[in-house]
Amino acid sequence: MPVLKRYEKNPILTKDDVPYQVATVHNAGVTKCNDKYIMIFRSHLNNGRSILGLAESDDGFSFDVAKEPFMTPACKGIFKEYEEYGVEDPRITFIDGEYLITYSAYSRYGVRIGLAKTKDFREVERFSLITEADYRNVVIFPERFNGLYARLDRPHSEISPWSIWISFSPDLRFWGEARLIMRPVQYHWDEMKIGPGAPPIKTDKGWLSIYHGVFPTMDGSVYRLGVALHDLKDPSKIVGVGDNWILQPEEAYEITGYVHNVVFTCGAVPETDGTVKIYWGGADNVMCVGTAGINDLLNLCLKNSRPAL
Ligand code: BMA
Repeated sequence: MPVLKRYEKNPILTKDDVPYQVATVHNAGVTKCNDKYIMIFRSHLNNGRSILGLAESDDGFSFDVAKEPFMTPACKGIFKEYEEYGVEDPRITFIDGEYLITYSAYSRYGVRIGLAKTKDFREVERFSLITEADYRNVVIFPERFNGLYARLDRPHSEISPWSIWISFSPDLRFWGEARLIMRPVQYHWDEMKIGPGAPPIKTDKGWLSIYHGVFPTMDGSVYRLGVALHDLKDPSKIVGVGDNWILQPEEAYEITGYVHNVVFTCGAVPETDGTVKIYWGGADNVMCVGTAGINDLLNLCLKNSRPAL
């Protein structure tokens, strides 16, 4: 029995559900707001650059897309300079009464991470560009640690395989105390690179993090999802990393699309019944959802663990 069960009506969102012209719908952050599920998804436009759209749902499976895009590249100021090539891969964290949205900002200067804030998903305010170039996959924890915000991220480096780092901030603008906390394992499904996926979920055993790992093959890279558990009080300590992936491309809509053999998550929603809805982009082309028992994911991290470093 797989720990993560695909929803039988996947894919749940495609470009045909979007009332404006897009080429793809994928890599969405998802959260709950006023009893609704809110999905902020990424779409390629027909010029190959990406924007963010918004969809809403009552049950987390069936989504309606808003008439207008949620975020398109900024038209003024510093954000205009760094979003020229598009905005991608949003993650959403609810903390201190507001939703933080981290996203990749692409421009001629590379890729860096923008942080925007909203209280209601109607108005959104760009707050700060929180990394320099060559960073992607920033997820912010939904609680502070000793008064500091914490984030996981994934800088690119020529020397070390691309790994997961942690850093802290007093104000969400200035980040520091950075440390590498988790690396790919050689000749393992995640050997080429890893990156944070969904913002971590609080459980009684620790912070559950769903991450992506990439393996190189003769036919290109395969993107899969796995799980790691971070200490509740000190998230820079990793308690365990599941040795096995929890999801790999298997369905037609994951194997072929815009980029083949990709499952990529930016969001997961824990439910009160002990399950979690995990959302992923299939082949960078459509949005999918599946359900897992949180205890089953914790057991993978605790009982069949591979080294974090
Ligand atoms: C990564 C990012 C993701 C994408 C993935 C698979 O490098 O660009 O947005 O889903 O590759 O193509």
